Amino acid sequence: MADYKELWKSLDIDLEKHDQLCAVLPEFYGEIYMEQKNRPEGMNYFNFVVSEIHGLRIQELADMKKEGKKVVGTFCVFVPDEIVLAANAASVGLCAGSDFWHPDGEKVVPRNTCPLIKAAAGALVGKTCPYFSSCDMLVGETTCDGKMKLWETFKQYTPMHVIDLPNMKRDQDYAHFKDEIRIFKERMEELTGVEVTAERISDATKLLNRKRKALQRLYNTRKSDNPPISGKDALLITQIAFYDDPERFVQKTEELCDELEARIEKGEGVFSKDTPRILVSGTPMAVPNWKLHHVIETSGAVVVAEETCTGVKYFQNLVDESASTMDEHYENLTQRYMKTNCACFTPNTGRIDDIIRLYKEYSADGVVYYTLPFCTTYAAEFNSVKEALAKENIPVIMIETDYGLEDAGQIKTRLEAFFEMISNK
Ligand code: BJ8
Repeated sequence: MADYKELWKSLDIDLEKHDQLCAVLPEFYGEIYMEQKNRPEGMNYFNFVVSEIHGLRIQELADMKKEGKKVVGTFCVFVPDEIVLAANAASVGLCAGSDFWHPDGEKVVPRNTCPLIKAAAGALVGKTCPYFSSCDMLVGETTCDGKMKLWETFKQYTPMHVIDLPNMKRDQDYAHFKDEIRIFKERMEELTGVEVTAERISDATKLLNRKRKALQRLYNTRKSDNPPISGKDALLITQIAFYDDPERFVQKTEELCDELEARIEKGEGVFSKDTPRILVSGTPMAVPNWKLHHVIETSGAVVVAEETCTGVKYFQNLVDESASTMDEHYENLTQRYMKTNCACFTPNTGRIDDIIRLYKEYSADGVVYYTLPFCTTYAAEFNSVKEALAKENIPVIMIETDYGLEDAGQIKTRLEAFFEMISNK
């Protein structure tokens, strides 16, 4: 990797601590990713992105900022990127997936907090993530209690905008969210000095729909009876989608899909055809949280899809492109974003329908229900999901785990027993 020390210094990064982070990632990535057999060639681009994770993309963001563009950091798939792009700003997903950031996080949020929140807090206050430091504004949302309180802490460190996401899906909630999109548009105009016109939102919508379609195409290849790509690699691509340049991301993902489709034609896959197929459902997995997928795929199964925000929730619904007025855009964005079935909603039966539909679409053999500790909403929904899946005769196991690797062996043992059980069905 080129020397980015000066760039990091200009972002006020704690270089000493940051060096510790940079020292562990290559080995960690190497063990988890580079030892996979029969990887598609097209993964080279994504390997490169990871190798330059705090380098090239940060340099690109710095260059954009020199040209007067703004950078906005987000934490949830409910933030409409269409508005960010239409304001000529770049959007980066900031959720953090390593316990490296927990000690710093614990200085400002309670110890008994969701690992995702603790890591995000640590990345910001410990000054060890150049993505956080590149942002001109962070955008939070009112999804769970932990996040809501995090924004209050963050406000002491950085400009913040919080989108008030309703917790129900009644007509008045749709109207409320539509108004929140309008308010967000005004805040983005204030930040960037760029007028967000209907035409600009149309252009941004088309680009983001292309990104969603590229990811849909990628995930469709996983429906094959012999998936041409591992679940781990597919997860990585979705994680990268949150911060890569969108145009380049679409191009590279499409190129990879050409290769994957050719593999399917030739009957080439990553695992053998009788490998148990797993649908993972639950809380999002931020970079570099590859733990569960790694354990699953080294314990005799393959992940074929994720009902998560770092999976199909990110791209399965497109925005209607027919709008020509601002009001039509707000309406179309509202309709698209409110389709997401996050556990922060009540009731949230649509999520159960999604899990059953995805299980069938991807010909899965079982569901691994994943929750991060202290995520009450996702943990609480397990009971109703389990009950609904039992009626459909769908096997499910719940795994609650944080970012640490101490319990990996225990999880492996439980999963191996589960995979054996579903293989004998
Ligand atoms: S739409 S899943 S990205 S809120 S931070 S809720 S894990 S306790 S992330 Fe999420 Fe938006 Fe929903 Fe998706 Fe639980 Fe942790 Fe809260 Fe979390």
